[in-house]
Amino acid sequence: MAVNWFALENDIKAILKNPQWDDGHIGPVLVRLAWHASGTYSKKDNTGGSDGATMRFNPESSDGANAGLEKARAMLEPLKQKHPNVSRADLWTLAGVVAIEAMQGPRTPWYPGRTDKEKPKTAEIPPNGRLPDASQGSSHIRDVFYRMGFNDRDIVALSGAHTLGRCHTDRSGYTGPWTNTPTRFSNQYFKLLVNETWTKKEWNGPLQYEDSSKELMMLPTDMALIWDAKFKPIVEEYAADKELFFKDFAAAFGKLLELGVKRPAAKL
Ligand code: DDH
Repeated sequence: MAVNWFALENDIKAILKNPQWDDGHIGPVLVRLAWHASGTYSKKDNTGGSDGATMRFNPESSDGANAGLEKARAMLEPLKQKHPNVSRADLWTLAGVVAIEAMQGPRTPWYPGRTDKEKPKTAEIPPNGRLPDASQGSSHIRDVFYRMGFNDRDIVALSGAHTLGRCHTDRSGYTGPWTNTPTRFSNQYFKLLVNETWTKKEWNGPLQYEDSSKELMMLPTDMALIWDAKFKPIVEEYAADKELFFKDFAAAFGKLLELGVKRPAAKL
């Protein structure tokens, strides 16, 4: 039986606001789930990506980069039970798309057709270490995103997702939100990168940067976007033009969610 996509999208929208969760909204962690499910892709051997929903299995489930995402997967599980014909791989990626739109962001092109692996062979589960390490610089960022098939412009656009959500000491070791509006999708992240003075945070945790109010944060990989001569002008473009950022983000996020999906290529 076919999935009622309209009803499913409405059911996703209905669970987004959640007073028990960070900032009263689960949208940011759902976006991170869609991204981490997809960002394991390697174009060299066409492995990884969202198809298969392999994040349910080791070693991907216990990759340190995915800490906390078990909660996001669990929050979507009742929708899988209510819409049994949707694959988890489609559900996780669609939830990210619906969340961004509900948080006033653009609509990302998204196509169904992913299937779930039930007993994946080890070779079908992406190894740990394919997702970016926040303590590193621009050459690492390029290694990771070029492996997925992205260019510098895509990298900067995708990084703008950090306008949403926050870091948690019990997940990544980092702490705090990037913006004062972590549940509203905007180009605020780029504006802050360009306009704020960022200094090293004095604390016992990993190196991160704070703004003059000490309430907002940047990871070393976020700072790399303004320290790198090729990334910086793109950051400035997006800081100045929200519509351009929305257009480029939707295209790059749509491409991310398609990586490694094994069905006739979707028209993007
Ligand atoms: Fe990210 N991200 N991300 N990120 N990310 C974290 C949180 C969120 C990196 C590291 C971290 C993208 C790129 C990078 C979101 C979306 C996206 C956290 C904090 C770390 C660390 C996790 C925690 O403690 O809970 C690094 C490094 C990169 C990089 O590019 C080099 C991209 C491309 C996206 C995307 O969606 C397209 C979102 C949303 C969050 C907030 C999650 C939450 O729970 O809130």
